[in-house]
Amino acid sequence: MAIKYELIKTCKQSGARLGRLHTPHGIIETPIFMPVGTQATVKTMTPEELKEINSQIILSNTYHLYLRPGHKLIEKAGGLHKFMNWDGPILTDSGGFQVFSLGPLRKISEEGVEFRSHLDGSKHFISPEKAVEIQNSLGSDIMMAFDECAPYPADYEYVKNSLERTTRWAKRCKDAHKNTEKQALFGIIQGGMYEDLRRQSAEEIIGLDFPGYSVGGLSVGEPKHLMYEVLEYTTPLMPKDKPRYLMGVGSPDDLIEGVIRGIDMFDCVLPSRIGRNGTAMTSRGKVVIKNASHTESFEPLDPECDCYTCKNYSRAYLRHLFKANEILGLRLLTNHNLYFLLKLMEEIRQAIREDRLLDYRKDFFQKYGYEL
Ligand code: PRF
Ligand code: ZN
Repeated sequence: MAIKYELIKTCKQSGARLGRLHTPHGIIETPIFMPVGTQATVKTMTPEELKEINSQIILSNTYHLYLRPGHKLIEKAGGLHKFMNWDGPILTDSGGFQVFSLGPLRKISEEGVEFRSHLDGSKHFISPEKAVEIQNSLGSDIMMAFDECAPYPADYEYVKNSLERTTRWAKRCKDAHKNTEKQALFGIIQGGMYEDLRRQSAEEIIGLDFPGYSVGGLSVGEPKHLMYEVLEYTTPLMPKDKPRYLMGVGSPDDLIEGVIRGIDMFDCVLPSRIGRNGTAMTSRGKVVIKNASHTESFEPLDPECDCYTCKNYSRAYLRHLFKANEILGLRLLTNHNLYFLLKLMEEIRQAIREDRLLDYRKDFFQKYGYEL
């Protein structure tokens, strides 16, 4: 077995889980947030900088690396860890979600998905077997099954057919995956916003026996209360002795609400993307650094933050960098936002340790507000 999940305790106040995930590239303390490095780089950050802000695991994407530079090249380089000089754990998404996001550029059949590259329009085909082959070449610690993420809204019949295909594809992924000693393959539960379909998907996917499970098909445009509801009835169906991963979720409020509903792992481009857009997440809510109100502010982004950016630079300086289109601005805000979320996860873990996560949520929201 490539990975082992160790449940350390559950929070007496909230039921949230504190755990440890043992992987071939190190131990991860959960609940955890995974910074996203779509193209074998967490945009603007070196691996040393990622370590400096306590990133325990990063995520990368099968679809993008298959198209460029090609998984065979990465295999020749000695795998993704070596290629990008990151020696910690890596999770790769299967490409399912990215291919489905291509809209008119793709065609789904039982066999797989035919699509045109967003780079040069060339034609490609990814099947469940191909998604596994690519991820085997990349050598990620955790691989994801090839799934179909239904859009929101979607009618019952559509979601039912798509979750049933996702189960058949999950089985094909499992059969194609031979490197189980070094790489763990996670199953993905779909089923949209329908309780009985989530139950059906959970039963089918868990029946295939994966070392970990994710909840897919959420944070696809539905109102937040719906996502929380789906989590409330889905996570109790998931095994207690395996990690649970909520895909594509990363706003501070969703992280806290997700952990309270039994989730252990998250990823999202949100902190890094909005950082490059000049928006910072802070303990008092979001800060849009280009706003004129920061012109003469010689205060840090977040006075409570002890990241490299907040220890060394003022809002006025950061605003200047963004106004002048200087690259350092992107780096400093990305660094702060990722640090902020990773610190939030550490605080969540501490609150679970001390059985006070609901109190922590209350305090956090009082200060933070709900803007993101
Ligand atoms: N499936 C996969 N990747 C994903 C998702 C999914 O449903 C989501 C949904 N938010 C994000 N990333 N394979
Ligand atoms: Zn900071």
